[in-house]
Amino acid sequence: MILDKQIIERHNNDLMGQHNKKFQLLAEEISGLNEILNKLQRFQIAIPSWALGTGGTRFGRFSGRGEPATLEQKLEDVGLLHALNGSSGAISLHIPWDIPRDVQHIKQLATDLSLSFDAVNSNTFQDQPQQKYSYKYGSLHHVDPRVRQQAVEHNIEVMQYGVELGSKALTIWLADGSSFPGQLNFRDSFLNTLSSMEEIYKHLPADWKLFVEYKAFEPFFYSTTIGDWGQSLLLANKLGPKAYTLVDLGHHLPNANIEQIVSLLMMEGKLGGFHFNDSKYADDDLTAGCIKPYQLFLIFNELIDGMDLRGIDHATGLGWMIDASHNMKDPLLDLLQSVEAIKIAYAQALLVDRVALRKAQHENDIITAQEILQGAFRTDVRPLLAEARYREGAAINPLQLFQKESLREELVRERGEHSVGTGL
Ligand SMILES: [Mn+2]
Repeated sequence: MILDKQIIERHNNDLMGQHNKKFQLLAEEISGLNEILNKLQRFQIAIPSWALGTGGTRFGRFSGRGEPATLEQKLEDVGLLHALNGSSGAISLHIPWDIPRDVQHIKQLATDLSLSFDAVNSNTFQDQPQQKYSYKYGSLHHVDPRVRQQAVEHNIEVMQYGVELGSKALTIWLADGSSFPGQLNFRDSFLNTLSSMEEIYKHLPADWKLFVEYKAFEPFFYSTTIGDWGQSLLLANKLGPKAYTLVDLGHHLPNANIEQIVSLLMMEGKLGGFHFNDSKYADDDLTAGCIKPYQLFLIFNELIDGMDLRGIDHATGLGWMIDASHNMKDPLLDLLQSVEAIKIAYAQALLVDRVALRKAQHENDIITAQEILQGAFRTDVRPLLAEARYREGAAINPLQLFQKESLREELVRERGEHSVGTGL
């Protein structure tokens, strides 16, 4: 479904009076308003193809309606999101779920929808029907070199698809680990993973990045071979300058200080990208900012601090992506909420007076430091986001438009009631 531009124009005309009132009130209080709006307009968050269908749990899957069943339909869904919010101009593909059959056609469709291709993701956490060796006991860390080789070749193949589409990064998340003490030798597992990744790294195109994602636990419950940022950073440092750590918010043990992790990874020049989601317990894959919006703000506060210190462009310097796939809400509405939450945190962090914060820190003035951070966090920046969207030709209130125009019903009419997205 391609959204008619006139629908957005009509929606914006209806809301303009109310929006202007709120925006003007806020605009008066903000210094450097246009610079902030410009940053908000440029900031894009990639949508993963697997978030467009209703996710399952290990107990079952309750599919939604009118989900995208083909790669073309997945692109159309992201195109729809981007038309609505002006902030979702990239899609991240998972191979083999999203193998493009006709690359030129897919590239043309992406261009028509103003989308680019974000990092490509390999999958060695499931066995595919035609594959020779099983990943039951892991992939890149496996004790059997033939399994490792098969997983290495899969990653090389994923990069080849990425090159054809114009991606610039490969994300490796390994499910490799163990569920029982004694099951594997930690050192051997790490060294096997390193040598497998070195093989992959050799094939990485010159202008590509390799993102090494970590996860504390699950699917294995005793050890994960890349379990935390230390293990990821160790690998990234050993691999070379094109390898980076990728932080997925849901991949930490409870109460981890993720903002501190982000700060130190940036200090080392080794933070490559981000997977946004939110959680109460672990990898819950909930909507970004739905449980811990203050943490999301504190993370962005460190990101901006680190990026500005190193002169990194906010929009293009790191890989920004949502990684969530849950099973309750309409995925498109959920993604609109996620993007909104991420950009709210980003906008609030842009409001932080960094000079004053540094001064407070140097003077051990804890009261002022807290006031500065919470003052920014408690600012309702939603009118800024709406204005940035409007200036991009997108909708002032994407969520409202989606619901009012019954866009899901339209997708159901197009695709059928029982169309199910591929993925988890
Ligand atoms: Mn992830």
